[in-house]
Amino acid sequence: MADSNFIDYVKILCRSGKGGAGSRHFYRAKYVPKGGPDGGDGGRGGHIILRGNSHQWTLLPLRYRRHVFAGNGQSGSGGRSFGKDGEDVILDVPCGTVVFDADTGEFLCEVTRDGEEVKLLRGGRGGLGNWHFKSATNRTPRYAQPGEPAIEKSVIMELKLLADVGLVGFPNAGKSTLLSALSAARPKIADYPFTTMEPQLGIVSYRDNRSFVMADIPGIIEGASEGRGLGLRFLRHIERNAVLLFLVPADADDIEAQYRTLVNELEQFNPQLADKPRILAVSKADMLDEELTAEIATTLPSDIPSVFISAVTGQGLSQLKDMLWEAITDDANRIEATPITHRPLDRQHRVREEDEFIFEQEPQQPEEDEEYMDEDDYSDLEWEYPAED
Ligand SMILES: Nc1nc2c(ncn2[C@@H]2O[C@H](COP(=O)(O)OP(=O)(O)OP(=O)(O)O)[C@@H](O)[C@H]2O)c(=O)[nH]1
Ligand SMILES: [Mg+2]
Repeated sequence: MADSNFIDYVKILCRSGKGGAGSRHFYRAKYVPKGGPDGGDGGRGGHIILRGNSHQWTLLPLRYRRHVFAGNGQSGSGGRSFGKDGEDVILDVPCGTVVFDADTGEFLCEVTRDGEEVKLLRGGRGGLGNWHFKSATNRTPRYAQPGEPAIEKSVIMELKLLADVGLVGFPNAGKSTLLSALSAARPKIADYPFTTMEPQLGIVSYRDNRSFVMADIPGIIEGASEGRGLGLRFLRHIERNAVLLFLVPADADDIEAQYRTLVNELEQFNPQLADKPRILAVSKADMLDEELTAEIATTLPSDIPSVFISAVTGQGLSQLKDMLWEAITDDANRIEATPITHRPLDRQHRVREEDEFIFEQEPQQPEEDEEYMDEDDYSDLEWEYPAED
């Protein structure tokens, strides 16, 4: 994965801005002996905001960034001046980004729509200046609120591609060939396993100017849930798909057994995947004659709709598109309509080299000069402290 540009998992360190302190200033001017408290409020610390961007396809930019710090709020000052708010950081992320707490694995938030903004970390609120604390009993409050502290969190961002149909099959089943036959996507195709190393999306046009999105993901083999082959990490990209299209080549020894193996591996990854509508396509059907097709048809699993297809001759492709379209539009299975629950990240789904990434610890930004004065400083203000009662 290291030399790939498709980054779908990244760990970054985020820190919102600290709130600025409220000021403890007292008004002073010639001939105004008791100007009174006039310390202004501190500014708000910057937020860390995520924004969905449909032009972005991967989390690559974040991988080079790693540290995301928002600006601190400035302290308030005399004359009831407010401190300046800290600068917010807006991070553009691809639609479909899910964020987890890196330490606990807990789900934090997700961004699915273009332009959608989600506040990941809130900046600290600024403290109130002493002016607010003036009262009949205390006309010279010598205190002000400090700003709220910053929030620091290391988070894991995962990209779960948004597609309507997810292709599931062993290596060499013909997934990429099918995607290239149905869409303008041109994934690499070859007769060796694991040609596809990273997910690919293609837009399949359907009748009446309608279209849907299909995702080709790397092949799955038996034991993938224990990390064999490319493992299961790419399965996260079909978690959101409305329909799963299983592809088993016509020359497989036992089509049903291969299908069951795939289903089993998927369930190991996430039991929720079992609830998705599925369609079985027997690929490379051009290698079969009619007699053989009829014979194989009787051995196919009966609990799932199936179709014989060939990406080479085009056999069965329009029937397949009809079936997919029906399943996608059926009971509003579409992505927007089916919010998925994101379970906390579990150990098995984590990407070790990312998880073990250690951030360089940079010191927090130094405290800005605050308008704090020691009590002694008040003496040269000719300020008269009221008698304590
Ligand atoms: N005869 C025939 N061969 C096909 C068909 N579809 C794919 N193939 C061949 O099967 C081989 C594998 O095709 P791919 O599309 O790369 O398979 P894949 O499922 O994407 O494989 P991985 O990316 O390795 O998981 C290639 O040599 C294709 O030419 C088909 O419909 N008919
Ligand atoms: Mg492929």
